[in-house]
Amino acid sequence: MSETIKLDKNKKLDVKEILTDLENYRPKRRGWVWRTPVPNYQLHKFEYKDMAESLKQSVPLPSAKYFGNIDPQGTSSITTEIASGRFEDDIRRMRMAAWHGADHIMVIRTAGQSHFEGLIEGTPQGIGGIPITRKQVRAQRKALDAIEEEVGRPINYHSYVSGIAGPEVAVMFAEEGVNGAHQDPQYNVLYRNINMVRSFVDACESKKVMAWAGIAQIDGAHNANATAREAWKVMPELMVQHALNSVFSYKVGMDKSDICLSTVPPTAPPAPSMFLDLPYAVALREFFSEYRMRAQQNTKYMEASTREATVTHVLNLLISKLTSADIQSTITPDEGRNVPWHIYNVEAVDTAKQVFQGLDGFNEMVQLKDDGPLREQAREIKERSVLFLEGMIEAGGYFQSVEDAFFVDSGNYPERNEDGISRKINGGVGADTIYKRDEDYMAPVTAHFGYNNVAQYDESAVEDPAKLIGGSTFEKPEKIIFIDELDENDNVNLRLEETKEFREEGLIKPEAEWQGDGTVLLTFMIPESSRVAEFAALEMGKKMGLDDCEVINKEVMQAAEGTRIEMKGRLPFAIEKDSLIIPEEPIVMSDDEIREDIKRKKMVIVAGTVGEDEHSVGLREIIDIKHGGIERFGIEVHYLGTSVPVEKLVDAAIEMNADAILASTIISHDDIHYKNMQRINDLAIEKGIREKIMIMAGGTQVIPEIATKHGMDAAFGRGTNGSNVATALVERRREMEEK
Ligand code: B12
Repeated sequence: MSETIKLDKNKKLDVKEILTDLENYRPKRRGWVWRTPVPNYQLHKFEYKDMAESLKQSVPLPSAKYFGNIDPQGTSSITTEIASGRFEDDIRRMRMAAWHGADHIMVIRTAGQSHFEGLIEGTPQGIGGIPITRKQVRAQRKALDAIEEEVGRPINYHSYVSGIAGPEVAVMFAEEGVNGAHQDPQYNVLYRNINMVRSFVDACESKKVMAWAGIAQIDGAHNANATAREAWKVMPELMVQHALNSVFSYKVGMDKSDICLSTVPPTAPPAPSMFLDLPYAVALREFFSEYRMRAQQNTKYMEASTREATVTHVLNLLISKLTSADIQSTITPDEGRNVPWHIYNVEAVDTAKQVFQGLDGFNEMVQLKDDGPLREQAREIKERSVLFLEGMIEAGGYFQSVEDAFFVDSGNYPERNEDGISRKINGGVGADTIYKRDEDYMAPVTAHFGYNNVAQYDESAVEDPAKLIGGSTFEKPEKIIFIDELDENDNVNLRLEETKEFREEGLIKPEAEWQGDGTVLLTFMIPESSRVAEFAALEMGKKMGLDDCEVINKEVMQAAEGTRIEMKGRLPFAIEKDSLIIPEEPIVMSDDEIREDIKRKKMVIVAGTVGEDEHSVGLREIIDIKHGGIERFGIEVHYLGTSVPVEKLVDAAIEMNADAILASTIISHDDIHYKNMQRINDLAIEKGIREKIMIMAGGTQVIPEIATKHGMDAAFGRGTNGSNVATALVERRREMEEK
């Protein structure tokens, strides 16, 4: 058995290393792992109520730097859906998502895989997802086994046990350590037109295998609100779909704690979404209190605005918080416009993480009302769903009601809109393929559903049919036949060869989803109407030298005044890493070294926020002893306040015979910050002190490289602290002394 790879946080994941000796790799574990809540978790200066164990290594939110860089993790597992079509690029995306807090990696299948009669092998490229094959699953599980060690939390790997080869896929998933899967025969029937009898028979087998492997199951009910035009009207049906798959799974042998209902708030603004969605969420959790909830976000009405999608996502997260979500799904906010990109996976994971952090302890302060429209509507949804079930029984049962187009009808049952999906009991892909098992039927395998005449060979093997052959692949993974590649023109080895220059030869190109794709996204406002703006943008993209420009989002600011444009294009060139001139990161001296130097020779400074700028917080941060500013090293600071004219600053420096001027300049409109720096420099020259004095500046928008072109000895932007500035002062003074 080959070993788990050790990752180094500063080194890229090496896909070739993952593929090496893959035939001998075995997953570390089976089954889903839930997060572990930590009551009254102390982090930084806070006590959290609803958080789980923190990660060993992670990327916190940008603002975490103001809060001791903490990265609290909510108690719901967080999903990210990954679907670029190239599994080797998805692996790197999984690592990025895991570092931001995802512990449920859901891999979308390539279009059309549901209709494959058996397993696919090798690593062909997919469309809208990846072909799920043993090699690909094993490689991704192997990568995740390494990534979970790196971040310090188990990562659940997930794909789909559906389609015509459902049971074969389930067995392969059990063998390869997959932890979660969609399994719902209704999905096959309604959205893939796979024969319904076959789908339910297959589901028995699949679910039995999944139960053995502890694979958490997610149902497919949410697809009905993604399909129905007026999704909020199919709520009774959604309840019915959940009920059918849940109870069916339970009867096949799954634990209720492994059965997750996939629920989506049905509406989105501008609909009064909370008013409609919250009663539904409550009704569902009351009806199915023994099961788990997987809260998916609404994607039905998403188009191209990532901002709009994010707000809907946040509203959905609020529902999760007010009710419950064992798994919180995240769909990338660009779902409506293209194949998701790395950055949007991470963005969605961060959105979920951020909302749960912000809402920590919320339910200790706020409670859902016990009366009023919430409860009335929840009751009505339940009543309608019971009527739906009764209607099905009256129609002759599940199969007949599917034929009668009960499902995905956009009427609020018992209203019917007669636009449901109808499937024939004897129709669809895989019809007439069900055979009754013969009396002497026997399969010497583990977790097999239904009649199995093992007793005819060995009475003692009835509970363990695999004993007849010394163990099946579940007990003896060495019996698994690993097929590497079948297609010599479509496989990972060729793709890696084509992109080798970006991994091995030091070339850099932007990347949205595939290594070396060169995709960039530009955002800008064009002061023209929507159509003019679009074509102007395309022309500009061409002139910027980008290939394949496409406007992927347009939002009207005002019909005549302007349009917000988001445009993607491809950069046709790469940069050589070795050709870059990257200035050394400034070294920060130790406190002792700085103190020593100030003791050696006193340092006097005048400081102020210049121009008409009233921002003082940043400069105080740099100066004040209380904030760890430069005063703590013994530097003598004369702070002149805010809105200090540059002349006053320079004159004060002369008067006090100061060693340095520190200017803060926060406002940057019309480059006023650089203009003021230049004026300080010019005045100091005019007054004959420039040779003797150090001049440094700082502010939110200050770029040090530009500031030095405006006469500064050094300059500082966001995130600077007293030690950075003191180091620069000491270093510069030494340089001047040497001169
Ligand atoms: Co104001 N404000 N503000 N503001 N304000 C912001 C700075 C911002 C970015 C908000 C925005 O975009 N709308 C804009 C500036 C835009 C721009 O020019 N790019 C802005 C504006 C426009 C204004 C107003 C002009 C609005 C108006 O009324 N028209 C007025 C200012 C009026 C005036 O100056 N005459 C205004 C008013 C205010 C109040 C509410 C008064 C407070 C200021 C209170 C005060 O300082 N006493 C205010 C604040 C707090 C902010 C805000 C929210 C935070 C700034 C802050 O304190 N950050 C920002 C938005 C934002 O940045 N989130 C807007 C925290 C400190 C620690 O960070 O300033 O970046 P920092 O400082 C760090 C570094 O830059 C560096 O080190 C610091 C520590 O790491 N640094 C250094 C800073 N100075 C120096 C100096 C030296 C020598 C060195 C070495 C380093």
